[in-house]
Amino acid sequence: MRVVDAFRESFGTEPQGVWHAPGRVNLIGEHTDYNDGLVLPFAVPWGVTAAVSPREDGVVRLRSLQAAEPGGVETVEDLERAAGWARYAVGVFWALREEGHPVRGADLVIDGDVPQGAGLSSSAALEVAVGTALNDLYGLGMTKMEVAQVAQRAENDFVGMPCGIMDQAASALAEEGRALFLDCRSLGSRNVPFDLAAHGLRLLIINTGVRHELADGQYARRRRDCEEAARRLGVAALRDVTDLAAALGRLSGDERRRTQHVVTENHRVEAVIGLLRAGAVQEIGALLNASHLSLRDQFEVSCPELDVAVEAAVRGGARGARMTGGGFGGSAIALVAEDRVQAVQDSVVLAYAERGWARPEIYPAVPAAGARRLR
Ligand code: GAF
Repeated sequence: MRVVDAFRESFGTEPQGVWHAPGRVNLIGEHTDYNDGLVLPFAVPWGVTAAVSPREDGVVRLRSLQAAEPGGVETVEDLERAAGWARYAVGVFWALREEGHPVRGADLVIDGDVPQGAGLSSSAALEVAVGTALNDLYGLGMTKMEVAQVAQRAENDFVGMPCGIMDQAASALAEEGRALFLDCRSLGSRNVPFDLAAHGLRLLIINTGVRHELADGQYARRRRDCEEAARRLGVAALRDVTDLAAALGRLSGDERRRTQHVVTENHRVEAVIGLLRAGAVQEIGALLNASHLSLRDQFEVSCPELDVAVEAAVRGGARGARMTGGGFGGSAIALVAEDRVQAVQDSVVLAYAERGWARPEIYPAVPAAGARRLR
C-alpha cells in the first residue's frame, strides 16, 4: 500500500493502522442541514486514506502525498500554528482535546484521491479519516456520529468554515449500495437501499472543475439569511415552518426566497425517500430538477457552469439533474437510464465546448462504504 510505504519512508517504522474515509455526493436535501432539516447523501468511491501511529509527546507530524512538496513532513507542536490543508487534520486533534479526550500526538501520512475541485467533500473525508483513526488508536469509544460531530467542530471552530453536519455524517456513516437519510436535528439516520443498477440507472457526477471565489463568504451569508428568517418567524429553525404560505407572507427579499427553498427542499427529500421505499427510483428525476431550480432561483447558489451542466444533461435525456453540495462550482449530478449515458455525456461536453469552457470530467457514482479501518 502506497500510504504505508510512504509512512515507512518518512518515519522509519510501520504505522499502527490504516484508515479510509470517503467523500460524498448529496442526492437531495441541499442547504437544509444547518436548518435542522433533512438530507440524503451517499459516499463516493474516492476519499482519504491515512496511515497513523500515536505519539506520547503531543507532537503531530504529517505528510500528504498530494502536497506541493510531496516528500515534506510537517511537524506541528503548537496546533494553532498549522496552516493550509494540515488545519483540517490538526483541527480534529484540537476538537478532541477541547472535548476532554486524552489525545496526545501522532505521525500521519495522508493519501487522497477525491477529484480536485469537484466539491465532493475531500475536507470532510480528511477530518473523518483522522477522527476515526484517533478514536481507534486512543480507545475513545466514540460512535460514528460522534466522530462526525468532532470533525464538524474542527471545521467550524478551527478551520473557520460554518458548515452543517451532512458531509462529515455521510463520510462516517454511509454504507455501500445505500444512501444516508439523516435528520439533522435529531441526528437519527437510516441507510436506505439505493441500487441504481437494479433499475437500469446510473448516477453521473459532472465535475465542472470550477470553484468561484465567493463560495465561502456566500455560504456564511446564506446561513445568516436562514437564521434571520427563522428569528423573524419565531421558530427555532426553518425546519419548523409548517405553513409556508403564511411564512412567506411575513417575509420579503432574500429571507423570503431562502425560506421557500429550505421548506420545499425538506419536502422533496421526504418525497424522494417515499419513492425509494416504493422501489420507484426512476421517478425521482422531477424532484432533482425541482431542487436545482430552487437552488438556482430561490437560494441563489448555482452558477452558469452548473446550470449548463444540468440543462444539457436533461436535454440529453437524463431523468433528472441538479447541482450537489454547497454550490458556486463543484459538481452536478444526473440520474440517467443506462442506454442514455453516452447521449447525456455528449450533450454536456458539447454544451461546454460551445461556450469555450474546459471539458468537464464525468464519472458514474456508485454508493460506497463509510469510514473504516483498512488494516
Ligand atoms: C457544504 C456544507 F459543508 C454542508 O454542511 C452543506 O450545508 C452543503 O454545503 C449544502 O447542502 O457541503
